[in-house]
Amino acid sequence: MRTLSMTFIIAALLSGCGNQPPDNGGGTPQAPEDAGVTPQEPTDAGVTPQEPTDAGVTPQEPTDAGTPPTDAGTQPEEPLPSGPPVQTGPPNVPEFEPAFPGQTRAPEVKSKTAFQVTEIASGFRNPWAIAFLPEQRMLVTVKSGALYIVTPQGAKSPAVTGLPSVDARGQGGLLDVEVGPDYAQSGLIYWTYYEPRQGGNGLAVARAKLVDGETPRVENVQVIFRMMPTLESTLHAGGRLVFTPDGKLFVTLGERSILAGRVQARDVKSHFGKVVRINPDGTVPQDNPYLSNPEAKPEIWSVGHRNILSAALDSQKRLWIVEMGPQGGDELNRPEAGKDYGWPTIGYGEEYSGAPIHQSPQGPGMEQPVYYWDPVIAPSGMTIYSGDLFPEWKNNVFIGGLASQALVRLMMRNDLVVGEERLLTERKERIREVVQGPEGALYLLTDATNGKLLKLTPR
Ligand SMILES: [Ca+2]
Repeated sequence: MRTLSMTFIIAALLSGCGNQPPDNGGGTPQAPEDAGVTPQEPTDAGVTPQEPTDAGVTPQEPTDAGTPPTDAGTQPEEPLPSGPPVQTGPPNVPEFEPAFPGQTRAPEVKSKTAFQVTEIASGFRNPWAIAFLPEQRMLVTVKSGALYIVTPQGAKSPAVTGLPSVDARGQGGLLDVEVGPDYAQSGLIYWTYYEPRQGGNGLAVARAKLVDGETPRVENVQVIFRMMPTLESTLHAGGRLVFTPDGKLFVTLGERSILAGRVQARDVKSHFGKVVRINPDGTVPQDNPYLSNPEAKPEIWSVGHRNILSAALDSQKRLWIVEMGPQGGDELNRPEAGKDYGWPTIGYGEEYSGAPIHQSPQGPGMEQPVYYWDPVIAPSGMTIYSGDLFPEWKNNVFIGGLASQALVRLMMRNDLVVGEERLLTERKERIREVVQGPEGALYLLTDATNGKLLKLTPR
């Protein structure tokens, strides 16, 4: 273990991760997050950072030195990747240095397994999420508010009727969908959407019984969670759903981007910029971390996030997320109960204008990201591979890349990133969603007005 960690640190140091000297090529041109769909963010220069809500908490290292390797798919004797990172151009924020070796710009790795990409279906207008029904059929959402059932061969149902209307402006609309853990008995499906409200909008989670058939519909729609407060913003409401094996439901939220929302990201009286955890009927689990604070929203699991568009469980059933950061500040985090991930007080990025946001990327009482990207990938969608079709990819993290137009693969060891790959870059498509199918293939959605459902299988 210790030898491994040491080897890792030495390898990381040799590879010169972080703060590379600028070179004249290789840098990906910067695109605004979500270019093409999303209005550019306001540049809130001069944001006053919120006071820490739980000062006195000891910052925790994201390294798990001293615990056994958790990455069962990687043989401990396998040498760690070394060499230059994917990004060799200058970072946006060269003055911020990583908190530990390997926190950014891990060595580039290349998959040895040959794979093919099959286009299962197309013609989805900005599709957002996939969830698997029995018999490998899929639910597919599109941002404007439609939900389809798609067969493994790519045949699409008519749009499912009975869903509530959505506010589809900006980043809003119908977002994630999940099949309930008791679907076989209850027929329940769950989804997130920007809910139009008096005085603005907000993310909501609904569930309903799916009535399958030639003209599918949902019945008995129940809104089980409403992000509060209501605010007029078309941006940063998060929206990923993750069920855990103990029957709880994580919902990832954003801070609405505008200043009035951003300053609430570390405030436990607000849902903005939080991971929340609820029961499938919307009630609050009695072991949630903020229940002893009468001022806090009881659904909160973790605070200090910007806009969480990627979330998945690992083989130990722990939640991992990727946050859409500002320019130069996308973050991989593993949110733990009651912890503060620092936005907007700390971070590695800057405003799109180039104006500073943070005095420092590190601070007391706030967690460091496991990994960050500068320049950004613009993440959306995430899966941690557990299938058998790609043994090489076991326990690797896959993230959709919007502005980066890639499927991002992270090789992990001891909860740290030791290698990074950009797949599918030749396709030049924005990747909105990545999920693992029941047979171990990866399924993707491209973000476009003619969005595609793609499948990756070994060749
Ligand atoms: Ca953070």
